Amino acid sequence: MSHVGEQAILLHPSTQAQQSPETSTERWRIDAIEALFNLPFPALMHRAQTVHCENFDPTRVEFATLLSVKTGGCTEDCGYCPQAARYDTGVEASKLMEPEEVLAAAKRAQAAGATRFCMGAAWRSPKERDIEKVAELIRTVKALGLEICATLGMLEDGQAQTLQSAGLDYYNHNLDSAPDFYGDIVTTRNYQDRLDTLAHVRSAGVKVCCGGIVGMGETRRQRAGLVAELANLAPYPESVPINNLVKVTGTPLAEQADLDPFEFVRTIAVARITMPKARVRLSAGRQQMGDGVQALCFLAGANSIFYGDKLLTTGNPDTDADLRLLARLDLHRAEPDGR
Ligand code: SAM
Ligand code: DTB
Ligand code: SF4
Repeated sequence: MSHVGEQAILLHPSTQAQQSPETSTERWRIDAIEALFNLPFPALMHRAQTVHCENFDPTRVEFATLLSVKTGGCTEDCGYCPQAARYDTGVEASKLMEPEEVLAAAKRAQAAGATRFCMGAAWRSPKERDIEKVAELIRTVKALGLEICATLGMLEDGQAQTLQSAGLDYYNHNLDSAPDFYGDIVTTRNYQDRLDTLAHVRSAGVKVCCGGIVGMGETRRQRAGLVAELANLAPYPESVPINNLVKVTGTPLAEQADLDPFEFVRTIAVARITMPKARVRLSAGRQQMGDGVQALCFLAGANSIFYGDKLLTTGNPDTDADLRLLARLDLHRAEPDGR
């Protein structure tokens, strides 16, 4: 009797070995990744669960809390983003927050149970004086013992080093989509700009948080193309946020047709299989997703969520609802870097 779940093992034998972000040199072919997407749903889920259980305690979920430390007024034209100044989305631009205000928010996040705190700024790229101010924010929050992540746009080498010296653990910079779809969504920078920043972050010794958005009108092949880019980063990212497009009125993608939720689940599963030791985060879009789809995402290998009532400018399930959902699924909060 042949098991369909074994097809993909034949497509990419290297996934049988224990890959680590430090040692992985294998390259994933888009065809092999697309073949994973094309597996019958039960076979894909079985494969993803197997990889998940080999690499993590599948009952543990990381809680990361976001704070928008500098909101709106962004010069870029990212078609999904409510913070781009050129779209009329009702988001008001604000200045960079002061350290006391950020510290108070980080304390609230920690008291609610978050172990990672991610500060986001709506910049194309930070200026030198911005980097100094964010370094101060990092030093201030770091004292609480939280893991610190920042997402500030494109970075130069020296800027990444300054943030590393201040105590930054992770830098979030998403590839967002496949190279052959990126230009349909963003025109004010290119894919190579994203890759260059990721290289600077890596060489500064900061861990990489890099993922993308699905549901922007891309094809399945292009979702496979995004996952291939992520999985072939050497090493692949330690954190991989998979966002479901949040459709914001005023953005060019406001009227985008809904993606089949099971296709989102498949994307999580394929990310888990191709990046076995990464924290795969079920990211934006949870508020619009039912509990059942979220549960499937955890079964597919997601082991991190954004935790807190707000993402950057849009809503997220409230913490009580998340704690109830996790309890119903016998899931528990993961300790920092705890497997
Ligand atoms: N300005 C920086 C940059 O673009 O890298 C950092 C902040 S930016 C808002 C961070 C990420 O948020 C984007 O790369 C994208 O993946 C995600 N994002 C923004 N708007 C979104 C939306 N409407 N739905 C889902 N994800 C979104
Ligand atoms: C990521 O991949 N998703 C987060 C975080 N990294 C910075 C941001 C989601 C933003 C959703 C739209 C908003 O709230 O503005
Ligand atoms: Fe600006 Fe980042 Fe939004 Fe693009 S995703 S418009 S760079 S804040």
